[in-house]
Amino acid sequence: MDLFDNIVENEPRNVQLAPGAVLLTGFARSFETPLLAAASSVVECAPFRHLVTPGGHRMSVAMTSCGTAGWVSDRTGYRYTAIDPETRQPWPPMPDAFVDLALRAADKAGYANFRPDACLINRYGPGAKLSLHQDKDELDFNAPIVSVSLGLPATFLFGGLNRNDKTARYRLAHGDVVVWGGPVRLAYHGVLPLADGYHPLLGSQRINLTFRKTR
Ligand code: MD6
Ligand code: FE
Repeated sequence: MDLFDNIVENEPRNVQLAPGAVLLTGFARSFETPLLAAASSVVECAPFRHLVTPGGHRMSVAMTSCGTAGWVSDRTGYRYTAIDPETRQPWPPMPDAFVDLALRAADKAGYANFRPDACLINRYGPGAKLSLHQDKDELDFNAPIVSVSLGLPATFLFGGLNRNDKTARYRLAHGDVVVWGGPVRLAYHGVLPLADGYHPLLGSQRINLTFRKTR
């Protein structure tokens, strides 16, 4: 018997990245249709945009948000707002399909009763990347973050609590969900430049949903 015969390809696995951080492979796959429909309806009301960092760089990842808070960046800094500065309207409400998936994934990872108030939607085209960062603009670090990958696969970097800590690499594919919190809630992480490719549902892009409790 081959050593790998017991690893069935595409079978969902739970991979611990660190104590408090888990990759649930394929967890969102069976929700892809409602999730993508819900994402499209959000984007119709709050279009993707390339934000500018406080340092003046235009981000290669296009972003939008839904929920009672949305994440924005400009020359003055990073923050959550109730109003989308582009549309001057409240961010679209968080779709039920989003809330439901985030709650289930967090629960599976050991974080019961997760109630996100914000979902940041990131769109990566070929070459788009996210430099190493911490998610630290939220007021409540007790709640975990739930991150859903859709479309093209990406290489995710996961480091430690200090910027210079060694990073590990993980491949995040369509339907994969990462949940992290507790001792690694403030871990540095990032995404390497997206390789070009074609995904049957999303074409040459990757969509990432990150759910947070901001307050
Ligand atoms: C991404 N994700 O996967 C970017 N942040 O496109 C994040 O920045 C992230 O995946 C906090 C927790 C999980 C994440
Ligand atoms: Fe992040």
